[in-house]
Amino acid sequence: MKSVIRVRVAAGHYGGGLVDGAKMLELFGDVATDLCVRADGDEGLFRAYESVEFLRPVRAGDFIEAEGEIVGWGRTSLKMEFVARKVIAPVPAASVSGADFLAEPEVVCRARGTCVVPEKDRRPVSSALGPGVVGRPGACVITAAIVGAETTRAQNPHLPITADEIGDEARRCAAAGATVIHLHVRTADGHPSQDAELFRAAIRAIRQRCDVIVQTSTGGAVGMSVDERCGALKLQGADRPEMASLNVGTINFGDDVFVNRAPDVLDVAARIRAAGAAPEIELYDAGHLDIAADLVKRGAVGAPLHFQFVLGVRGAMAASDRNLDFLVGGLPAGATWGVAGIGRHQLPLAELAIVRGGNVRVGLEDNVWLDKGVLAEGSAPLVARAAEMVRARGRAVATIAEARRLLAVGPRPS
Ligand code: KMH
Ligand code: ZN
Repeated sequence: MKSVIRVRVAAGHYGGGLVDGAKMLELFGDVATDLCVRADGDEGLFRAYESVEFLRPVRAGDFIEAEGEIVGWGRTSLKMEFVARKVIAPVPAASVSGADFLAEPEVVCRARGTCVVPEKDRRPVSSALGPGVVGRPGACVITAAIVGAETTRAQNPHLPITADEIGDEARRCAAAGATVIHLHVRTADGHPSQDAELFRAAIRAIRQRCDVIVQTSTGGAVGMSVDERCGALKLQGADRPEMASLNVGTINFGDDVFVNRAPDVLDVAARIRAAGAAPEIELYDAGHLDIAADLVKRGAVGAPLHFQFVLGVRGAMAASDRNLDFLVGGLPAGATWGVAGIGRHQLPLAELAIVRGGNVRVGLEDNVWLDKGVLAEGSAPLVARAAEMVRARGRAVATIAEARRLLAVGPRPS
């Protein structure tokens, strides 16, 4: 959650019209108050600054933009980061009232601090909070994408291929905090497949070992037909998937093209509905928001809606804060969302999603590295790292019961 204010700093305090540093802290105080009200319905109190850096001079007449963001949640506290940028400066040499936008905003101050709402002042949980109060983010659902269609054993020898390997990997991921398994399957020689019987064997192996939401892919691999891609949706009863991915638009996919024609998307959405699965709507590009809105209008998908932003595919939307903020800002009210960052973007984007209040997807489908130059020994270490990040920010890792409720997925199929 972010807050921004822009003010003209009227008076200098020191020689040469220099503004005192306390002025920046006053601005951060107002930004912090706004964030506290939006998170807790209470003004809160500043407890401490952990760091303050004055980086550039500010002079009387400068316009300063002060931005703050909540980056961690305690029981009664909120951790925040602030940045102040000079955005407009007077140019008295040009005219007495002349002012110019700076070509690049200049960072003048950064700080980190903690605000609290003392326990005695907290509103009872039952009291309705006012409009504009968005509250605190709930538990974070971690999805493990453990197989994929493109990752090979040559890239990472820990990639699971057989049903037993997939089941074992799902169990390790569930133990590390994953509650959703995004599932692809492979033939015995490791080729991507969407064969119903291979899915059946993998789903059985997973469900024998752990309680997770099984989300089967309808994306498959580039070049597969729609019928082929929908193989897992033929499964019924105890073998049926609770969720299925729904890819809504065509993108460049590395050197390939991942084709999702409009009539085929409607067809896949209808098959997911008929199979009794909940769709996860996969968005790779900005225009996919509009396609998704159209699918809602046509009734092809309906509330509660869940979205996955897949960012960093070469040929689609890049993995950046700005892009994520744009996508989240365009979601229909009440929708839940997660982020899958591709390659080296996976863990940084997971962290960003956690701070922004979303859910995360990690795993070998999207990234084979745990650290620079260090291969992940399967998807479970990536899940464990994501779970650590969730807890470090003061959020809870969703339990399986919470994940089923948050994603509006019914009980385990039987
Ligand atoms: N393998 C990609 C071309 C999905 O699972 O729905 C598509 C994909 C998306 O993996
Ligand atoms: Zn996939």
